[in-house]
Amino acid sequence: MSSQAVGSLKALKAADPAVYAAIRKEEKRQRDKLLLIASENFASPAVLAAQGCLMTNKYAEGYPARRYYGGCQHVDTVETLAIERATQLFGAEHVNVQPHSGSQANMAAYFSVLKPGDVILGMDLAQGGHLTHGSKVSFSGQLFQSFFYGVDRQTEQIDYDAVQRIAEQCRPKMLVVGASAYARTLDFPRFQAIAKSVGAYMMVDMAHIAGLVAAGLHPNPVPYADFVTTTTHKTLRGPRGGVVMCKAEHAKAVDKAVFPGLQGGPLMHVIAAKAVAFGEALAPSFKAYQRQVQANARALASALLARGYQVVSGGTDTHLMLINLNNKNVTGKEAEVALDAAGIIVNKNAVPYDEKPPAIASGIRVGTPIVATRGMREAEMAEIVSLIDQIIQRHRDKPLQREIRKQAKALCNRFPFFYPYES
Ligand code: DSN
Repeated sequence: MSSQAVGSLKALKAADPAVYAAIRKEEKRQRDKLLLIASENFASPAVLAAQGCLMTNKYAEGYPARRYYGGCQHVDTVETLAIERATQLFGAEHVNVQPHSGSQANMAAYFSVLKPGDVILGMDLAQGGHLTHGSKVSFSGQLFQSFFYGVDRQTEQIDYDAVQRIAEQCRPKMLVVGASAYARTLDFPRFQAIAKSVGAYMMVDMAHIAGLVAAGLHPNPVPYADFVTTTTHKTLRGPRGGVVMCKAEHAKAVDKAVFPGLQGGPLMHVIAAKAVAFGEALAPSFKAYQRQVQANARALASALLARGYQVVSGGTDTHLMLINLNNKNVTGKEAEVALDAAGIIVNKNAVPYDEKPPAIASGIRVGTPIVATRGMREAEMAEIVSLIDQIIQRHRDKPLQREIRKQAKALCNRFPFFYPYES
């Protein structure tokens, strides 16, 4: 075995040139392209160091001080730190930091109080919801009877009266709140009143907005919901993973659902990185960062509206927006491909009441977590909108795509990638 120090790619370069080369290409892609995927972010060097550390070698089934393996003193320390810091950030009565992903965090919340065949009511995937909120192609729609609410056709915002009516009709055991493509503030007290009126548990999946919640820039669902789940890698800017929080009365059931119900050994290196990320999110600089994420999103939306784009619901309160391209003679898929060729990375996305199939879609989703992490501000958002607009207007123009790619790279280079690997 090599005696090479860990923490850089040096150990990998000679051992596995193919994987090494792919990582270096990904480094270049992240450095040189304008990354506007709303669910992505750049984790800090400290988070990456923890995530790439030798705690990956340790089995630790169980929970701190209650493990099924010896030698867990130090992994207990990081898991306890992660739990304490997440508790400080969000104020939950109970926190479990072991879910490998957001999907598994959601599963744990469901399995702690639901039985197969129970009714759940969530936001429609086609209107901004998430696969795990009851979609038939996910476990959530296969194990449970799922019903959906959506947005009002005119306002393109959640129609809470309709949610109440649907809840009264389908009588869910769990009301699921949260979205992957919804740009407006969620009214948690209203959702809580709806859940209570039909005797349902309430779960909020705050994965997209967790960073804004941590910074106090979006209302916190924790006081209102029985369960709150999140991923740690979106606006929260940590490692890829999940967390499930709940009221004290559900603590035992949630812990049992995560382990041994759904998972075996926790990923202790990832939990170490979650602890680091929660520590970063408690620092005052994190609040300033989230303010910039939000200000950038507002600036992007305003600049798009000024150029005649249809921003779904007319704007954004968060880190993301949906752009309906129906008035621009281009599909979401065509826009995604043309923008990609121009060094601008977004994802195609269905818009509310979309008539196109999801693989084509009428819109794109745009988010600001990464560009804000790079240090870009409102002025740069105007530049980005100008680049996007040129491509959308002439989406088949290959020479234009090459030219914009250079401009996108130049803009990125003004805000350097902050953790290049040594060559
Ligand atoms: N796939 C994520 C997103 O892009 O929103 C949600 O899990």
